[in-house]
Formats: sequence, C-alpha cells, structure tokens
Amino acid sequence: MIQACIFDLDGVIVDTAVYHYLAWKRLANELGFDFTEAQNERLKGISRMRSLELILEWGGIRKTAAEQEVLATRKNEWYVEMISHMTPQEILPGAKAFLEAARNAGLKTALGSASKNSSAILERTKLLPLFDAIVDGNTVTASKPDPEVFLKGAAALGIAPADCVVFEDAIAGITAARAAGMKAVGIGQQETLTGADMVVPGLQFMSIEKLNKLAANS
Ligand code: B16
Ligand code: MG
Repeated sequence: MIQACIFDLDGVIVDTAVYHYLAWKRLANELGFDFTEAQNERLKGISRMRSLELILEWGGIRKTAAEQEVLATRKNEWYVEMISHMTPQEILPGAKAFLEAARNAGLKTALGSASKNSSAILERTKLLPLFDAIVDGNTVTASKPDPEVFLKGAAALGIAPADCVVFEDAIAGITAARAAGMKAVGIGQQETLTGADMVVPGLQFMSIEKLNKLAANS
C-alpha cells in the first residue's frame, strides 16, 4: 500500500534550471569559454561538484580540487542571489495541489533532492510546511543514481521503501528510486524516462486515483 510520496525538487516542484544555467554560464565565460543551454540540460539532477567537473572538461580546463571548491562557491553565490528573489508563482503547475491532495489522503511527503539549497527554495516558494521530511544534498553523501537520498527520505518518514512512490524528472533519479525498491513516477517524456512505472508531463496530470491504480498494478 502506498503510504508516502517522495519528491525531487528541481524539475518536479520548481524549475531553477535557468538560474543554474545563468550562474554556470557566467563562470564559464569568466574562465574564457562558453556554456550552452544544451550542456545545461545534461546537468539536471547532477550534484554541484560533478557539474563543475563536467563543465571544466567541456571547456578543456584543468583545476586543482582547491580551485574547484572556490569556483563552485562563486557559482553558488550567484545562484543563491537569484533564487533569493523566487516567489510562489514559480511553483510548477499542479505541484502544490498534488502535495496538498497527497497529505489530505493521509500520505506522508518528503523531499529527495541533490540540491544544497532546497530549504531556501522551499521557504521562498512557501512550500516548506507541505513536507514531513527534507533530505537533500546537505544530508546525502552519494549522488543519484545511488538510492541513498530516497532511502533516507523513507527512513525519516518511518515508512518502508516498498510503500513509497518517488516523483522524478531525471533518469538518474528514476534509477535511484528503483534501486531503493520504490515505485517511480517520471515527470517529463516517456521516451526519456524509461524505467519509470508511469510517466506524466507534469504534476498537474497526477492524481490520488492514478497513484492508487499504480499501487493496484504492482
Ligand atoms: P545545488 P534536484 C539538482 O536538484 C539540480 O537538478 C542540479 O542541476 C543541481 O546541480 C543540483 O541539484 C545541486 O544543486 O548547487 O543547489 O546544491 O533535481 O536533485 O532537486
Ligand atoms: Mg530534478
């Protein structure tokens, strides 16, 4: 029986990809090379340090670990400045309504995100009270597709992994959910999110009825 919903943040609840893009682009430009939107797409769901490694690789630049820390901090300062202006209007369509519907149906809710800025984003968008637990880049050591983030979410809620459903927009997150022994609802395109138990274009297309059907089919 489904007892909990665990949500990825970026691409599921809000879309801060454009802010990541602007901050990474500024950093790349300062280092003397460009960074495209297509490259930014490939960083969705990927941790900050791994994203930087990939960007430096694409720019053909080598930096020591200490220099990488400085660069990542710089990028993050620009990103944090941008998200500090976010408003509830930036919540993706249907996300708030589905969170409320899940809670009204007696389900527990948790966040399972790679971001270290998730609390700031949830505060700015006023969604923090709708989550029973927050697990993010500050509490997790292994990145998706490792299941750690979702297993910690289930543990924080006190719910068995088999009774949790994960909502994810990145293929690495779908893989992580399956590895955790959870059901996975993909948010995006069917062709991209292979491996998900079900795919919807956005949470406005999700309902408790569909969730129950998913449970009945397993
Ligand atoms: P931060 P998610 C991910 O969020 C983003 O998709 C990814 O682009 C970002 O690099 C990562 O968080 C880390 O974010 O720099 O804020 O710690 O999709 O896992 O909610
Ligand atoms: Mg995501």
